[in-house]
Amino acid sequence: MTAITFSPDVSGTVTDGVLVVTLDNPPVNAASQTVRAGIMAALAHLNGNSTLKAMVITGAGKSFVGGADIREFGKPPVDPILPDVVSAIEASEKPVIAALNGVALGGGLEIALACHQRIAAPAAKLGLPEVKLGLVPGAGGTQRLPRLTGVAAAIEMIGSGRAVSAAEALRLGVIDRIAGGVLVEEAIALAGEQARRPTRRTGTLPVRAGAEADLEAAAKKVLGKARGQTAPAEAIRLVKLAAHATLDTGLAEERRTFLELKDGEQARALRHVFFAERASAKVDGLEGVQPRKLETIGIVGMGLMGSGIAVSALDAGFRVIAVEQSAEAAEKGRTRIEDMLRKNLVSGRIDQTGFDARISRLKTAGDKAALQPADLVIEAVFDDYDVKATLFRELEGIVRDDAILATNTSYLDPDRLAAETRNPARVIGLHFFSPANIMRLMEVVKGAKTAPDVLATGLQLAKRLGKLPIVCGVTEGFIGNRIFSAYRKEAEFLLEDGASPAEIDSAMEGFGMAMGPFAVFDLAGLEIAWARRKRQAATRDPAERYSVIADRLCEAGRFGQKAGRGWYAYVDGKRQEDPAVTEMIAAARREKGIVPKDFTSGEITRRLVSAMADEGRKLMAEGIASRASDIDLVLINGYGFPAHRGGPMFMAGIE
Ligand code: T1G
Repeated sequence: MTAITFSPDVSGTVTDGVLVVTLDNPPVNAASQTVRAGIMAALAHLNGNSTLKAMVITGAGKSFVGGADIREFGKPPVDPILPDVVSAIEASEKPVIAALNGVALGGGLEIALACHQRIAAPAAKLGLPEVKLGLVPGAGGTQRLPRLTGVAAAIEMIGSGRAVSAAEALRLGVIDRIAGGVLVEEAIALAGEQARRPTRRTGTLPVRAGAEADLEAAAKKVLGKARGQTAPAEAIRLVKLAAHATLDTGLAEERRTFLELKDGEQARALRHVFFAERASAKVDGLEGVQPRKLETIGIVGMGLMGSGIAVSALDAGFRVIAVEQSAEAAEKGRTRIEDMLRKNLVSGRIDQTGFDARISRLKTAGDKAALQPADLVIEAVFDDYDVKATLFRELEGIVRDDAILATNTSYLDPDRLAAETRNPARVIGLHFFSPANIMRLMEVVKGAKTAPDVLATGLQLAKRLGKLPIVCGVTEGFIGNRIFSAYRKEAEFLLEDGASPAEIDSAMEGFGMAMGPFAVFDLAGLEIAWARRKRQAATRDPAERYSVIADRLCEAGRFGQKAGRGWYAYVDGKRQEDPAVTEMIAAARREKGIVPKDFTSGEITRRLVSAMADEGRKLMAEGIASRASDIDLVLINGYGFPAHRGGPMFMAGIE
């Protein structure tokens, strides 16, 4: 069968009078200029050739089309622009069928929506994730999707940016069929059927507005999660517009909105985060390094962290051996893990088969000897050096020589722990963020002697757990806690200079942080940082500015929310400003002769974000973080820094 070349990544073949066009632009078939030009050439060929009766568009590889080419966004648009390609598909005299072989996202789904029928492979995923990039769909998605699904469902899908399975897409009306056999063959047959019928053009379908209550409920749910982001609200406005404007009016308003958002700060920031996540997976020195086999994960300690890690590993399909110091403690730990799994069963996140499979892969014991078969052991015991050092020495006598030993410590030195073992090359830090079965972020700490294949194995484990691994060097607090410590110090200096805890918290929450710093410190408890400051006191540089206010709180037993008092007073669980703290702050100012000044929210956020960026610069200069964007990802995924701001390094213009 001779192939017709329409562009470097678009080719066609003819079967039974149907032109089958394949898009082949690895790795995800992004709708680049040559893909768009190729589709236009194929349409011209279809409608200019009387022997052809219809066309099928499909993708090579695992994507149909992974979206518009995000790399083009920072540059001027190049013809043919996607909206014109999409309109040309819909206007085609002869029917065009989308054969969705894999992901159809963003512009990819918009291409499919303009086709006259859509048939998907069972494993296909479809979505309009533009809001995750600070955008709205820019090639007809907000106007065509509601014509197939109704307004409320379109608001939910576009406003959340979530992808749906082929089955859900069929239920919603996004696609017409799911292939039972060979997708392209069924698409060709469908094309033949369509050639004998009037062409159904999505853009001409009426919009089912649906019940106002459903529409508002969908909008409320989307806006509830959009904290500070512009795009979701704009997406809702455009979908609602589709219900009472002509297609052309709707498309024009959508395009205007898309172009406005594309060059805005939030879209720039979210594009930075998108590419940062992909860059973080590229670690120098690991090219060609093979990770070790990983099937059985050992966990020491089944407290909150250990049980969270166990659930995360069981969810990812690993066998798990979790141990405690006694049979009784192991039983309690097992119960905690089973309760977490049962909660996921009740919520529908897993089904009974999934629950049973996880339980069948879980082994718990009150004796560390049970860890012998483990390929990698993670310790999640009390963050005390002697406890962990003793444990590592014991583990060396239990596990195989090629098993990896991982510490989950937040603050201790993995190099010191590694030195306790006969083979420090097999020691790595895997710093999970609690709750470990929910939080995506994992700091993968490369010790001075960590072997490359051990590091590669740690990265692979993180990916299989569905985590976002960020490689870092050894320093107290690694990347996240070290920056958070700098953030805390600067917040306390701001108190001395004239701001109040409530003003600072309000400013940072208005900036987009999930919680203000003082509320976070009270929630986490003040005693851990206090213990660390006391440990560091002897070596602290006397010339360095130091605030005693937090120490005074702890000396007064004000350890935070759990103690009922910290930076705030907690009455019936409600946080409120405490005059006693106001007085402590005033006294600290008097002792330093500081005349308090007023701060605007903008001054507060600029000063605190700069403090984070300054510490980030130091981490890069020390070689602890290998790129600025990794630091942004840690703050966004571990500390609630708003993704639509890009991160402290992005805001400081540090690439
Ligand atoms: N454009 C350009 N490059 C892309 C890309 C895209 N849309 N998607 C992925 N890549 C690159 C990525 O940077 C990486 O590059 C490689 O492909 C593999 O990516 C007009 C305006 C499709 C589910 O938001 O969700 O359409 O690091 O590691 O895990 O309305 O990529 O190898 O050099 O993620 O198999 C909307 C974004 C765009 C989808 C595949 N589309 N992509 O996941 O591979 S806006 C999206 C993804 C839009 C229209 C609007 C995922 C994937 P490198 P990967 P993966």
